[in-house]
Amino acid sequence: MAATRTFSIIKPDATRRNLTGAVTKMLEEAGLRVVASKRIRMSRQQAEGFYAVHKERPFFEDLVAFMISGPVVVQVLEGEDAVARNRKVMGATNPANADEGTIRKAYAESIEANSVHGSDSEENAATEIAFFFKPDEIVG
Ligand code: DGI
Repeated sequence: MAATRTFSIIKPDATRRNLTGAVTKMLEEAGLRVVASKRIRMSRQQAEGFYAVHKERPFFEDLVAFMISGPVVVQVLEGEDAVARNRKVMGATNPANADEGTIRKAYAESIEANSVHGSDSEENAATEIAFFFKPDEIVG
């Protein structure tokens, strides 16, 4: 199977604890290659747009406030079956349910401060990559 791409965010709880390298190492060890990466502070408008699918959920305001509470590292990851591979190494949304060996089991603080985002489909990956990166910022 050919390499595909997915979109990842190292969230503010992880950048705050200086875990950018540790999280990236787990992604790389899972067979994913970082083909684009930048550290940014998301604007409220960006965070609301990115999580628009959740805007009717009770946790939406808290989620947006959390995502703009500190720097994040947005990344494009490439690998065989990248979306599923990344979801597997991320672990369950709630770290209480995350398997051993996953990023969220190792590092997440709570269901909200759960250290990483990863696209949940190839279609969403393409949309999310385009939300943060220009084509020439991605170097495979
Ligand atoms: O794809 P995931 O990040 O695993 O999960 P998701 O798409 O269902 O939710 C997106 C983010 O929203 C998740 O990483 C953290 C937050 N979230 C999801 N469910 C809850 C939540 N935050 C709170 N406070 N409570 C929830 O039940």
